[in-house]
Amino acid sequence: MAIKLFNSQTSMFCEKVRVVFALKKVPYEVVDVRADERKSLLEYTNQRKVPTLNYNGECVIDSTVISARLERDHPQNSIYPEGANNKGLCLAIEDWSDEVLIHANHAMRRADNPEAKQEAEAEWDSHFKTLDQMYTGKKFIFDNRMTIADISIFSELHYLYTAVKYEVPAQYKNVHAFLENMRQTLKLKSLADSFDAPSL
Ligand SMILES: N[C@@H](CCC(=O)N[C@@H](CS)C(=O)NCC(=O)O)C(=O)O
Repeated sequence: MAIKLFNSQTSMFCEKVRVVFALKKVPYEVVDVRADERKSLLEYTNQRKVPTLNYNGECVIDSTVISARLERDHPQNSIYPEGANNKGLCLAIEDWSDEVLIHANHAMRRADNPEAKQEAEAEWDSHFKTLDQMYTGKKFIFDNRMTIADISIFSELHYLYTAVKYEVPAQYKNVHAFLENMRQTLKLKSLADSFDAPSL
């Protein structure tokens, strides 16, 4: 039985999972949930969220759970750093990115008046400061190799650029360098493209 990913090409959490699949070179089929307005997803899972996997007959929901499951069953090209301390830190950063940066993305996307825009910019600004420090002198956060922490952060920044159409201010040089490094690592021609390569 094939692995099926219920996918929305514009979802940052789906992009996160597509990168993990590609890194591990695990083949999968895509079910585009936009094609039938999530009808087949609802029929299969009784809920609306993507990414969802039909994993050889087993239903697996949530990008963090899916990524951990792929790591367990396909340990090649690990998405976690070496050592328990760094692994714990990596999981915490993944969670921060998925729960906190998404909030800033939604705030920016929904801002429909100057005050709301200013608030959303202030929210992102504090995260850009954090990220700029995190990536000072580093290609990736851990051991100079891409982990799920970098993948989660990239997915949020990429969504900010492509869907929200907000550019990271030029002063955050390390954030820009990280985005360019990820663009090259993921072999994207341009940051405007979404990631859908079957392998890396
Ligand atoms: N924590 C979840 C979040 C998933 C999520 O929020 N997915 C959004 C798309 S980015 C979705 O499918 N929303 C549709 C809905 O809630 O109806 C994950 O990491 O997978």
